Amino acid sequence: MEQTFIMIKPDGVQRGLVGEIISRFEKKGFSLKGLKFMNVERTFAECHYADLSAKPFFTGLVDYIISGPVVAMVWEGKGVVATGRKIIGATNPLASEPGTIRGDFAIDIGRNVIHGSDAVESATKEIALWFPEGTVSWQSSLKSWIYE
Ligand code: D4T
Repeated sequence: MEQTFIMIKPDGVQRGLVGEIISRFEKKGFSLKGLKFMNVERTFAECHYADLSAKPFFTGLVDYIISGPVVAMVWEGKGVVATGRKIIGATNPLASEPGTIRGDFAIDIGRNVIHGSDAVESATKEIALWFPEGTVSWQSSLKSWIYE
């Protein structure tokens, strides 16, 4: 089953959105497979955002991610990578539809509350980076009520 990496950024934590965000993924029917509340080191954040290292906003982005604790999660389910991005909304919250997390809770692109993997391959890389110890093996007893 497909997995994605989701991170609630420091602004999401500070603004008390952790429960709301987890609830949206849970209510959709996705399964939580990993969860950590942690501070990240600068070098780790630089590694996570390595693809953006040439961008002018890179230093500000890394400063923001290390400015407070984040919630790192692995969610599992059919199509969870693409659907997770839809639940999150467009990168720039001013373009995010109402009903999405960013559309409902954010305004600035540099304070957009949450990260979600943009493809299955990047999800695999990000899960390996953030959860080198592995994830939790379990199966929801609701599975047959969510999948036909
Ligand atoms: P993340 O990776 O945080 O889920 O964001 P996206 O996948 O939606 O978008 P991204 O990789 O293009 O950008 C990563 C991160 O950088 C911030 N950012 C982005 C910024 O501060 N200024 C900018 O101009 C852009 C494009 C926001 C998300």
